[in-house]
Amino acid sequence: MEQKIFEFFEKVKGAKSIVIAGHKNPDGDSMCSVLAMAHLIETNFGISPVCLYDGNIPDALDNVPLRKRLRYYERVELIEPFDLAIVMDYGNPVHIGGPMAAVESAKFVIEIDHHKNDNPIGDLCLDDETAAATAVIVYQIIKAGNLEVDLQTANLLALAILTDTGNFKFVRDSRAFSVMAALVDVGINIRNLIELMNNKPRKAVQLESRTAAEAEFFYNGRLVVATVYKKDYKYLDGRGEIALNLLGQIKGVEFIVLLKEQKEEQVGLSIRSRKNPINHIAEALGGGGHERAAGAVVRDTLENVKKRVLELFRKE
Ligand SMILES: [Mn+2]
Repeated sequence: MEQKIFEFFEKVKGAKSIVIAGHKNPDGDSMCSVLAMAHLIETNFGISPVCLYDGNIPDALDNVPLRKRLRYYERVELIEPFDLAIVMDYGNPVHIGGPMAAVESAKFVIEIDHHKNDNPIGDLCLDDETAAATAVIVYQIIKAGNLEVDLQTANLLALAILTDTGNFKFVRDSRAFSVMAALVDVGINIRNLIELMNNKPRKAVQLESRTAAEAEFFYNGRLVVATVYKKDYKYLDGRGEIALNLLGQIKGVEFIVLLKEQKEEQVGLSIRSRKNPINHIAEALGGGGHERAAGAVVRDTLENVKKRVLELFRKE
């Protein structure tokens, strides 16, 4: 990794134009890692990277520092190819969405990711599946390069870690804690950062509560399936973590599936497990993710997708 980080700095120093992108419909880690990286490059190397996103940014992340730096890819006119593209927290090239054109045309691509990825697109890959968040790898880069962590960077990295670990519930090794401890020393306030994200529209919270209330239980209550219907989909703010969290608190529930009817024949799925890996199920549906938190988008009717889900969980 050290050698790769050295190469990373060489590439950043040599670039005159840089584009940074995370995954489509950014979550806290994707968005905050991208913004922290842009801020670090700007303050340390004097280049102002362009940060592109696709999809929707949840209202819950509206108050994230430097939020305004993120630009919707269609509103940015790309004249010349970028010298360097940095893709972060993306998992699979299809998840990058619109900014992919800028990434593909860039002269060099660096990826920084903690997802399982069988199809890396980086010419240089700073990947680490054991990192609890992409932000943990960013912090490693900062330390290796002896860069200063200002409060802005610290807040962004902390937000990324808090969101991706569900406030430390999903931490897999101690690094997330040691990074967080260092960020606390810089001056972050965890309570305030969590408050900053309590910014969801009322309708979104009410929809998620209703969705949880109407969920169905299968296989002796081990599997719970909740559904957001097409008429309500526009009110969802983010992936539906409130519903997923509520249902995951029920005694005996092992697997939680949230079906989101995005269009007539397109269903997004978020799958969570309290114990056993479920990423193979997401992969069977054409998606992917982490061992116990994964997802997919299936082009089929809600009814058919639900049938497939029940079939896939029959053996679990
Ligand atoms: Mn992540």
